[in-house]
Amino acid sequence: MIRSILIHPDPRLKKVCDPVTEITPELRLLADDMLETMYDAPGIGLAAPQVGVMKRMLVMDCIKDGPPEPMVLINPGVVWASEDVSVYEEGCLSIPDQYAEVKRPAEVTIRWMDLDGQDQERQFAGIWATCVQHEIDHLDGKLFIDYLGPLKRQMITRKMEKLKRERARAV
Ligand code: K1U
Ligand code: ZN
Repeated sequence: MIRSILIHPDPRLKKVCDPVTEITPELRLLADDMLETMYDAPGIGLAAPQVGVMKRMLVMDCIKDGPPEPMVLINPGVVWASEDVSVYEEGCLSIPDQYAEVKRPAEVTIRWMDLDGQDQERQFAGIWATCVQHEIDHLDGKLFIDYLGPLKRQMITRKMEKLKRERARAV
């Protein structure tokens, strides 16, 4: 099922999410729905709070061409980050049609639990590293616009408020 994606500003996008304590059928359904919602958008990542669920889970698939590589990460954490940084023009499904350059560690090692309850650890580079850091930020109530200066952030926020007013009028 495709779930609706919250648009900034929304207080739920500013909250720190709760750790997942149990893998339940509801959590598996949420992971399926999040992947479906991400592919439909389309996007390369999606975090649970973006669909209004305040749990530490994210999905991503940064494959452009070739067979899909869907990933579900539960309670992800950064265990190592490179000193090398990379700059990527980021977007966000909760901030439609707005893009800005964000500087982040170029490579990160992430530890997480998979849907079978198994611990996993992997090093990510390139767009995968950017995406996983962007999604973990969502779990901590942080958006890519929080890396921008106050004027740029305010300009984007005002545009989103206008978009939300227009969408509310259209229904
Ligand atoms: O978290 C999100 O809102 C999803 C976001 C992830 C992301 C994008 C760029 C850099 C870091 C993280 C998106 O997927 S925005 C859409 C997007 O980037 C995209 C959509 C289709 C094809 C390729 C990219
Ligand atoms: Zn985002």
